[in-house]
Amino acid sequence: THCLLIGAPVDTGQRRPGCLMGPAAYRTAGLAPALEALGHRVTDLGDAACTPVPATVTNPAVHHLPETLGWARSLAAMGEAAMAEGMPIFLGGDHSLSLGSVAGVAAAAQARGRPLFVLWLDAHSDFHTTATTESGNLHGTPVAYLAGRDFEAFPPFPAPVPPENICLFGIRSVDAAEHAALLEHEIAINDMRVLDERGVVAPLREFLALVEEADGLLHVSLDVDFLDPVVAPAVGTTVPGGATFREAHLVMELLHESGRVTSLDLVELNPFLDERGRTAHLMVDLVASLMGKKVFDRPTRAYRGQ
Ligand code: DIR
Ligand code: MN
Ligand code: MN
Ligand code: MN
Repeated sequence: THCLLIGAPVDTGQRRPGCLMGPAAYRTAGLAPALEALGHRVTDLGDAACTPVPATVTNPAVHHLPETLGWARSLAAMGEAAMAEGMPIFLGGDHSLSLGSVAGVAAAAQARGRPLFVLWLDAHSDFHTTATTESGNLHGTPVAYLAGRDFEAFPPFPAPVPPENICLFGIRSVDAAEHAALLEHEIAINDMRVLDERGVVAPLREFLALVEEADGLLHVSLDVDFLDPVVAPAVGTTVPGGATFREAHLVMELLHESGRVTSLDLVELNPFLDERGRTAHLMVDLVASLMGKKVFDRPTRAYRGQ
């Protein structure tokens, strides 16, 4: 695979400074060499730039709207172009970067006439709109945008992703307005209750089977807080009870095995919040698993128990 690294030092979708150091932390933790060691070709496109776009929305809580729009515009353009060359990997940056990354990927999928699926690995559902967010933190909104909900000042989402093509995985913090809106959409909600009861394998395979059946493209958005804070403390919005080290690796291994992942976001890493790049290294390890690293290289069918 030709991996295109796109730095997205976005820090304006929430209020705790530090996510802007994410791209540098991934580079320092050796993301490119880890991918090259697996036989992939890597092109680092450097960091995206932001030209703020003047705009307003009705909800006064929303902050940094012009910056968020500027990032979304530049990341969508870079992402769409990168899709023509290979697999874009967005190095965040807070989760508001996905307002742009997924828009670019969706435009590319539409141009190819392929359906897009989105796997959202996160403690949060990120299903607020510009109108419902109470915190005003736009990192809590990208799923609603890509599902085609009203976003006022934002450009209409290119080819909104049908709710049945969206899978939330690992969620355990959902605000009241998000909860109500999610009940009106056919989005697969694999909250922690489901994962505790069924494990990660069955629900993920169900979703991957849909992607396979539709011959779809799959975008994966990996929020650091999907992971349990015990293994991944460097994120501003830790929520207890997240995915363990092994569950997260298993998810990545299954995604690799599916052969379906065509783009990836790495978001919410705040390297200022831990020591020696511990969380950054874990994220790089997870990307390696997603891209084919395994403990023992047995034939794929052995995993499937055939
Ligand atoms: C929270 C979102 N529901 C909010 N928090 C997130 O502020 O709207 N953290 N997305 O990662
Ligand atoms: Mn998120
Ligand atoms: Mn989150
Ligand atoms: Mn938050």
